[in-house]
Order: sequence, then C-alpha cells, then structure tokens
Amino acid sequence: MPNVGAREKVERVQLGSKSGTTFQEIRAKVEAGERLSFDDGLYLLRRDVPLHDVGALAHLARERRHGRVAYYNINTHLNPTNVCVYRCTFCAFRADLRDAKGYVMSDQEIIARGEEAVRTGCTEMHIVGGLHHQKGFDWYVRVLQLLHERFPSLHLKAWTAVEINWFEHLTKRPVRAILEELRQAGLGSLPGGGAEIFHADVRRQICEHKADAVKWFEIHRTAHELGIRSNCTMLYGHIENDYHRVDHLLRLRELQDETGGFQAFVPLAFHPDNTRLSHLPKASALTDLRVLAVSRLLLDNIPHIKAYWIMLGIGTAQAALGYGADDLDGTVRHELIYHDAGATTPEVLSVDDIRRLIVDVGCEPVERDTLYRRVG
Ligand code: V47
Repeated sequence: MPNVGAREKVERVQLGSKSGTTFQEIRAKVEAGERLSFDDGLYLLRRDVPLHDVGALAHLARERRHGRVAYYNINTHLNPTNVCVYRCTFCAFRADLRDAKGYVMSDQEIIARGEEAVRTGCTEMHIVGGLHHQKGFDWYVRVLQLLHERFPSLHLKAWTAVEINWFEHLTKRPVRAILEELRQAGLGSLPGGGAEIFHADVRRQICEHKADAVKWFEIHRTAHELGIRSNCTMLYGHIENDYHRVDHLLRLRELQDETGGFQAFVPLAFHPDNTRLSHLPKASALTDLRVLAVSRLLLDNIPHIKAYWIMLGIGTAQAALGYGADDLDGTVRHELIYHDAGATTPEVLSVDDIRRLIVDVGCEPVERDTLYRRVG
C-alpha cells in the first residue's frame, strides 16, 4: 500500500514538536551517522537555530558522501505544450486552451530542439509540459519517439508523476503498463516535479484535483520497481509551514528506504510573479539555504541534493554547495517554468561558467550524466 504511515504523520504535523531537542543532541546524532527524527527536522527549521550551524552540519553530511565534488550536467529543457487542464495556483507557465499564450510544438520544432541539444553537447533533455485537453497519450509517446529514434544518445528525463497519472486517466491502463510503453519509446528516467507539498491540507489549496501524494508515490514506486530511476522535489515558500516541510521530506525518505530509486532531491523555492499567489513574497536566500541544509540532513538515504541555480540564483546556488548540496543541475537551455514566474537568472550557462562557479567556492567540478555516471 502506498505511503504507509501517512495518517500518523499528518497527526504529528497537527500536533507539532513537543520534544526538548537540542542542537548538541542533533549534532551528536549526525556525527554518529544516526537518523534524524521528525522533531529534529522541526527544530533545525526554526529561525532561532543559527543558520550557519545547521549549514555546517549539512556540509559534514555532504562531505562524507561526496568530498569536495560538485556535479553538473549539460542539459536542455523541452516543454512541448503549456496548455494544461489543471490550474495550480503557483504556476505561471500554464495556459488555457484558448489563451493567446498557449502553444503546442510541432514535430519539426521538437526535432529541431533535439538537433540543437546534440550539437551543443547535451547528454540530457528534461521534458515536461501541460496536460493538453485535446492531446491523447499517443502524442506524449510520440514526443519521446521523435527524439529517441533520431538522437538515441540523449537521455530523456521526461513526464512527471502528474503527467503519468493523467495518462492513466486517458488510457484507463495501469501505471506499470504506461511506464513500460514510455520506456519502449525512449524514456530514460522521471523528473521529480509535481510533488509540491504532499500534505493534503496544502495540496487542496494549491493544486486541487491533480495527483495526490498517494498517487505520486505509487507512480515513483512503480518506476523504481521497473528499474526506472527518478528525482524528487519539494515546492516551498508559499502557504506551507515547517510541519508540512518535514512531513514531505520524511515521506520521501520512507519510499527511498523501500526502493532506493531516487537519485536526487531538488528543493524548489516558489517564485510568485505572474501566478495566482503573486501577493506572497519570494523566500529569502536564508530560507533557501536552511531548507537545503535540512533536506541533506533528513534525507540520509538520497544520494544527491540539487541546488537548482535557475531557481536559487547563481550566488545562492554557489553558497548552497557549502550547505549540503552537491549538484548544480545543468547548463540548462530553454527553461520556461521559472522564467515565466519571474526568475532573473540567465537563460543558459556555458560549461566554462558552471565549472568556474564550482571552482570559485573551492569544490571540484565533475560532469555527470543523468544517472550520475562521470562523463569524460
Ligand atoms: O512541479 C512550478 C515547480 C516544478 C513554479 O527532476 C514552481 O531534476 C516555483 O520539477 N515557482 C517543475 N516553482 C520543475 C521540476 C524540476 C526542476 C529542476 C530539476 C528537476 C529534476 C525537476 O516546478 C513543478 C513545481 O513544483 N513550479 N511553478 C513557480 N512559480
């Protein structure tokens, strides 16, 4: 059964921390390699616990795993359509069927993106999009086929659990069969999007109707059972609180204990511009670093923590390499989801740029592929 223990966690979320946890106790646990608890997570997220102490602890955990290595890859994004049946309040990218800004890419445009990716040395294409009212499952399969048949060396990290759940709805077929067909068409792995905040109280307000936590976990569990690796994310800095964040992280840890199929966790800071939550302030760099550090400490079984520079901004992403993160994601090209929501980061970094960002904070840059194998 998916997500065993979720109800118990929800109750804990509502009760909150009543323990007398101290920082020294948490440090002793981390030094001894012991697992941190729900209450430890709540404690570390408190604003009155010195950020740099939390960061130093996370850095210890990061250095144990990865030394001074910081990973990056050469990648590009493809969003074949922005038209979406869902109306998530945090999303600036989506469009209604008849919106002027709505688009659907043609086969030629998709192939041209593949050509550009290979020409510019990409090893990965990150493919996500809207759930188009008029496109069937076969169109989403075809996007993969168009690219995989022509550019077989390009790893296609495609379709979030929310999209897979939409395909279930469209085809009335089980998740396993859908994933097998997508793999046959060229799917390499699943990106971590669509996780948002798992707690139902938050989900109801920011992404009502779309795949819930139980479904999100069922899809990732099935992918892992099939040998398809995946990433996981958490969208923070909107209406959630610290209890929801810890609950979210520990649910991920629980599945990872079971399957070991997650490669990387990517905390995603909410960008409010052009969304229905535009009245909310953007999370500060201090919050970004604290969330990254606590993620490294709680997710003791997920190998990589990604500081997604597009979302964090370059300076904070560099600092994050000292707060638990070991990966900057990629050179990235054609990113729309964050740029539509007000991100001011560049559209692409060169390989020299990304390597210099890593070297400048005393780390060793290592190019990886999507499955974290060293390249070159
Ligand atoms: O699920 C959407 C988030 C996610 C906004 O797997 C927003 O390696 C902030 O999942 N402000 C998609 N966040 C991006 C994603 C991702 C990114 C990089 C790497 C990987 C990976 C995955 O972006 C969505 C949602 O949580 N999102 N709108 C916004 N306005």
